Amino acid sequence: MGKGWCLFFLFWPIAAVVSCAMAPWIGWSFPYDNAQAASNLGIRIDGLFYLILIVTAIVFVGTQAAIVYALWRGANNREERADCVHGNHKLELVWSIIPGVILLFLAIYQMNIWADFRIKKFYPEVAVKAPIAEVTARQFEWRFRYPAIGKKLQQKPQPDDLHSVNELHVPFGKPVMIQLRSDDVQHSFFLPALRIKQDALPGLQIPVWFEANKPGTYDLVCAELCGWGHYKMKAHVIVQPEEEYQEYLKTLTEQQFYDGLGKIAATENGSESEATEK
Ligand SMILES: [Cu+2]
Repeated sequence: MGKGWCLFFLFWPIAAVVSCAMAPWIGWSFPYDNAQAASNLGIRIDGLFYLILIVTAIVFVGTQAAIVYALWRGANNREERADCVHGNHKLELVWSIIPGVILLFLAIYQMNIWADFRIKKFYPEVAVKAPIAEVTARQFEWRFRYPAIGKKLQQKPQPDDLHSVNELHVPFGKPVMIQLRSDDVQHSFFLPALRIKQDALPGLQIPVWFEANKPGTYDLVCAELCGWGHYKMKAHVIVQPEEEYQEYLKTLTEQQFYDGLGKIAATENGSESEATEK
């Protein structure tokens, strides 16, 4: 049976490496749907992912090869007894220092990407100055609050704010920032195509910035199990040229402040019809 175990331990690493290598051709792969990230930050995050994948793959293949070698040698020489060794300082130092150096290298190497993604001081200034919308996650939908055209987003909802559900429009060609919050439990704002993921926590308002490098419609999903309807908590982010984005805001304004007869004025106490019967 000795060689049987050897083949058993040889089979799994080969199966793992072959299936990983084949994954992109059969549509299983990460990144999401085989496409390149739709943001420059996402492309940098993918680079980091592949670097870590390569390092872990080398370690995995190396340790598996050592196990197979030891099993094969043992199976071929039944007479030889294994040495019983208690501690080997040199060996322990080597296998502590090498992973330590690799981890330190990864920690330092990813610092800039992490800072650009997470630390507000490094966010693009243009995005921080004018947050595009407040995004509220709630069981089980995404709500968006934009400031009125020409105005800035306020902390408190304003009577002339624009609202939409499960559809966020953003202009293409510039970094944008949203203010993320939760109305109830913990959710997670996940834009797979852009590699953006941020938890939404009750009681906190978290700024998140992103910039799509191509216009399009991207999935926005909740990545935190938030209740029975978690699976259906999905929306779309539509990245469009500035003119189309402005057009969308105009349409939204008309839909919200027109009751079929006339304009509705936004007041502190809600909306008030200005329409007069014809
Ligand atoms: Cu959720």
